[in-house]
Amino acid sequence: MNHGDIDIISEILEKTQEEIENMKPVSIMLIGKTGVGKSTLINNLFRENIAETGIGKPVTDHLQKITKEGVPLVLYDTKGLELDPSVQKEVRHEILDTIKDSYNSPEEEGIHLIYYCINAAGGRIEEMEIDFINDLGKIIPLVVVLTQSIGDNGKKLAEYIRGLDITAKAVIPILSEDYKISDDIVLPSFGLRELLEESFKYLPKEVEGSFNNAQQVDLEKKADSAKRWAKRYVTTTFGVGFTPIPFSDSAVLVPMQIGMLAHITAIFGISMDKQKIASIVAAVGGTGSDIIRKNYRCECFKIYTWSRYDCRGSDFGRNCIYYHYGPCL
Ligand SMILES: Nc1nc2c(ncn2[C@@H]2O[C@H](COP(=O)(O)OP(=O)(O)OP(=O)(O)O)[C@@H](O)[C@H]2O)c(=O)[nH]1
Ligand SMILES: [Mg+2]
Repeated sequence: MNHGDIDIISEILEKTQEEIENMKPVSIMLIGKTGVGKSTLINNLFRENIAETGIGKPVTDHLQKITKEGVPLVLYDTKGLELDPSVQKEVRHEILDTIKDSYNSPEEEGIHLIYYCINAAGGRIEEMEIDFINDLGKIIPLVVVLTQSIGDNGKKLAEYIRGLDITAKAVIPILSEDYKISDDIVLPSFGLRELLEESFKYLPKEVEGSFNNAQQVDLEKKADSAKRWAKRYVTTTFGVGFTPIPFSDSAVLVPMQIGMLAHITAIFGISMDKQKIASIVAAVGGTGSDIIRKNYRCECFKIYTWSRYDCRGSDFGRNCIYYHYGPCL
């Protein structure tokens, strides 16, 4: 790899970082007793195994804030709700105060959504939980997530809770991770997609992009946004009649293309490292698209390159690269 390639890689990384830093992070609070499956839920809903790899900072005795560089997401994780009533009361106060503070402090942007987690295996919801959900649901959109829904427990409890006079936006049974019953029998996970769709309904518009970046459940949704954006970009940059010409030999990345790749990467929320970008640059430089196929298989990501296109007289240079997100390769 030559020096030019290394410059391009650094520039793409830098620009992607900039794009992500400019995104307003989506803020989600997880409430639920210990062991209900809050961490399992967030590790499966969001990319980067965030419960393990994120940085947790204590906000109060029973609340911590988890963030990770490069992921436009702030998670508030609670503990202590399973303890005796006096501690539960304390936890409830801390949660309500944290929500209020999040609106009042200049660096915070408010909390956008609450996932109130109840273990479906217990088959019941306590009075305390109903009261608390009602208090919280008046201030912030709240979704009741019935975790570890194995068999009919989740469905039955969901029906029961939906029948209560409760200020939850939705009640969703889920199994965040496959559940192994025996060597031969594994219950496949379910419900994450529904949780995602419900969440999109209640999140403010300005954080939808961040939520889409952070989630890892619906790649098609990421692809759609990237595609829509790329289409607009290509149309406004190259004109309506732009027809890319199939790639044949080496191409050079120019600043606009770097910006485009950075933006698409930011929409997608692919964890970019130098190696991945190097693969793209290598492929763009003519070593073939197999490297891209290999690297992006799981992200359903396709890149086509076209070179020696005159770009309608723009100063775009002699080579054009056009990115296309489509079904899995
Ligand atoms: N197979 C499977 N196991 C789950 C699921 N949800 C939770 N578990 C298991 O339940 C245990 C507790 O889950 P956690 O996600 O750590 O629970 P938590 O709510 O984060 O607990 P605290 O951090 O103590 O508050 C773990 O051993 C998980 O493997 C699930 O959807 N599928
Ligand atoms: Mg946890």
